[in-house]
Amino acid sequence: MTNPSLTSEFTISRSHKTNRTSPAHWIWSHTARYWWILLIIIIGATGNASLAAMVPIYIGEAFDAITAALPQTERLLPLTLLIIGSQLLRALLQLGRNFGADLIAQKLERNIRDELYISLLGKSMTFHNIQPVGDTMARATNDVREINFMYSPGVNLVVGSFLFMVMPFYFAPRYHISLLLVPTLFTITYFIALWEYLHSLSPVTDAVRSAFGKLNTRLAEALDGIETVKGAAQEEAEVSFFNKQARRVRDTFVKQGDLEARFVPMLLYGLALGGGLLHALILYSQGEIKIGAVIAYVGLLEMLQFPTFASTFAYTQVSLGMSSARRILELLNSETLLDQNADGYAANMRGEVCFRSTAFAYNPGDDVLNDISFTVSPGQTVAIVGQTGAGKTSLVKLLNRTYETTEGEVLVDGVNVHDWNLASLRQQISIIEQDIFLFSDSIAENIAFGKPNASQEEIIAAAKAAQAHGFITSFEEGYETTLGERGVTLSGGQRQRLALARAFLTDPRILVLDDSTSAIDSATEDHIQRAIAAAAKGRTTFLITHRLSQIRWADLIVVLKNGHIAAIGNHDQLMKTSEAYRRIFSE
Ligand code: M5T
Ligand code: MG
Repeated sequence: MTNPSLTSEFTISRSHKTNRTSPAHWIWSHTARYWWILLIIIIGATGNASLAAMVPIYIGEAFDAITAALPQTERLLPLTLLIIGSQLLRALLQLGRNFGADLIAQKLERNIRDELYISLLGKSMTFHNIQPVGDTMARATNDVREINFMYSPGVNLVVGSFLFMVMPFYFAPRYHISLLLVPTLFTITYFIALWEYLHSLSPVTDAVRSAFGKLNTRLAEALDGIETVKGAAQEEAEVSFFNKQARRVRDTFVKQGDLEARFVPMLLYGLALGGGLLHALILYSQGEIKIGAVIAYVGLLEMLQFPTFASTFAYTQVSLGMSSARRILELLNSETLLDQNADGYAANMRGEVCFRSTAFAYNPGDDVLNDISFTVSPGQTVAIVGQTGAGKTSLVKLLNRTYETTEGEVLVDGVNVHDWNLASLRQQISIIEQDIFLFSDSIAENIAFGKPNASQEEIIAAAKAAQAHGFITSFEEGYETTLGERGVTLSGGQRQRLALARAFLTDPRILVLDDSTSAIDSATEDHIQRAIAAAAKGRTTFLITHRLSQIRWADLIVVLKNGHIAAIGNHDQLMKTSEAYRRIFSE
């Protein structure tokens, strides 16, 4: 039954479940399964930082060796070799760190994309009608990518540079305990500044991601409606509209850059270096430490440059990643009113349909259909007629729960469609839409869409039954002809027959043909007529059509007017009783 807390109507099971309570939890539930990669990153980063600290330490020792009262030049060679050796090892560990970060970033990108795609496929039509395609595309592509960047370079640099910051604490006390002073002051102010920075950054990175989504929405709509744009000669207006959105994206980026530029730690680093040198020199003049210690200490403080320098863009990257995670999670968690009802009624359909005081509204309170009641016996053909906007398309979409009734019920074989197993219901009802959608694929693959394992013979038989074989074989590549996006290379009538071939192949118990707006020449008309008659045989068929010849031989004719039934019966009855029906025929 209807369950408002569900997030998809179809679920495909995956062994790994993620925690979708918050962006941080969610990212972590994706990350934690790769704990071994995290371990590589941490070992690599720790090794890299401590070996980087070896350089100033050995240089300090070398200084002491040559400035001693009796210069010990023989110590220089071993120290040099130590530096070279430690840096070679460091390169190896650094490789591990970078490799680990990139590996986990790619794995996460793949898994998140997978999770999002499955979730999008499972969402109801109500969700897809409301959610703009361009924005969904932006989330599914760029936002997922941002999570990749969040790990590599983002987290990689955050972890790496954090360990650089730890090193002065570890090594400075070996020269003099008071040398901890400067690193301590630096670290405290650094984290305060970082906290402030992240707080002011997060709304800005949210704005960056959302402006980008809006830009994409507009782009997708302009391309989708390109024919309309060109037809109305609105190219220029579209360009200026697009520019406006692009400017908005730019402005948010500038704001982000502005924040980055004001990041304080750069200044802090300069102060730390100067202050540290002064402190060490004072200790030296008091005879507390040797000159080599001064050099080593300043070298250790120089390690703070990495966290200072990396932090601006590393944390921006993490912040952008979290904003993206929020947006992806929003899609994953958005609710849908339908559920697949896996334990529902599943059986071979006979094809009896019964509407019982059914009402339906796209928006609550604004009824599009009202008080619809009629029954169709298995195998009958029903013609649904009525003016444009009367609710014909909406009516048939209640059959397979593309939309949910708001009042009353729709029964198939005496079972409420809510109580059917959704997959079983939809597999046995085939709706050929008003606006036939073809994939950019071969003709054969388009026909076999509902039955991917169909053999070539089956496909050809279906095409023949749908009167499509003739025009398909007239193409040079026959069934292997690739259709352009949305099948633009086919005429309306050809598409319709392709869609009929699809229906023949899946052999549904209930066939719905929404044909109300297509205008077709009479030669094609004849083909289609025959194809439809063949398709209607042996199954319950709903025809939404303006073709009088088809309406005439229907077993039942439903005349819709403003969402309610104005008249119902067969042709002879309606000619006698219904003024509205007679008017259709006199037009
Ligand atoms: C019936 C409204 C539409 C019309 C009424 C698809 C859709 C329609 N409507 C919405 O409010 N939201 C929607 O998403 O519903 O529309 P229909 O069922 O599509 O009418 P039809 O099939 O009889 O018309 P046509 O032109 O296909 O012959 O008021 O505004
Ligand atoms: Mg319609």
